[in-house]
Amino acid sequence: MRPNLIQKRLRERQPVLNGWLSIPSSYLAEGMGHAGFHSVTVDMQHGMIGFADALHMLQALSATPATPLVRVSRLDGAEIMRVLDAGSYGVICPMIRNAEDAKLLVSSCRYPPSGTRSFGPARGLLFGGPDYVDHANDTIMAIPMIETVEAVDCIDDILAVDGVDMIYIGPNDTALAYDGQVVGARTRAEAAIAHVLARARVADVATGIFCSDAGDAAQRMAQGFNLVTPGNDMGLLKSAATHAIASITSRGVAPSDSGAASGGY
Ligand code: 3PY
Ligand code: MG
Repeated sequence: MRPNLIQKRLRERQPVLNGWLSIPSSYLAEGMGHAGFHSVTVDMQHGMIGFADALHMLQALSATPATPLVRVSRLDGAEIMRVLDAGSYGVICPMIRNAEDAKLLVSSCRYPPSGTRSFGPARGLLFGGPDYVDHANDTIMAIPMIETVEAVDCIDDILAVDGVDMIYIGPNDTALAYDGQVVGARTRAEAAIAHVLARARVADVATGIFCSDAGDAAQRMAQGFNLVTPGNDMGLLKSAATHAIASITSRGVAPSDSGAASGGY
């Protein structure tokens, strides 16, 4: 089976840079897969992406060096099976609350007898290779998201679940849960995140986190996270566009308000 290169990097505690796709485009997925990220995640929770889009995006990622991951919309065995059959090498699952949730996630990612994944490997065979079914249980990553008070409270139990390959923190939901806001001070959320990171290190489980941009990602890596996501595709695109516009207008060759939309549209 084609190896899972980020699983190898994470086991060796080498840093992983993860791209994040919210725009339903196979062309964009192909471009992001060639941008230098070690992995690229197709976001079916908050991205504008349905299963048919995700399938085409995973096909596009197959032509790139990036390991394909999917964030599913919720803890749902059927959806998890479908994205694995479509060729994802890992499942990031939002809003995991406790060890029971984590066990259900792991089980959904594993064929019997260790799990409950139903047989029908489809694109798994095409991307992974003819021996996919023999090695899928050891290669596909189960990645619970930690982003609720309940999950932080029982983080040791979640980290102890056999088959949890990495945890992934959602700092925005954590901020909402602990500080009641995403904009402004996140003091309690940051303390919770530091606690989760420390407990994961004790348990020797790899850690990933969503970041607002490259600067945030560099800080999180310095803080000790193994995998960072420097914002999503839309954020990167908007930031590049904003910089391009500012670079032109700052030279005085175009008025700074030329055609600029306001209010978000
Ligand atoms: C969060 O920050 O809550 C996320 O889920 C990031 O995607
Ligand atoms: Mg979240």
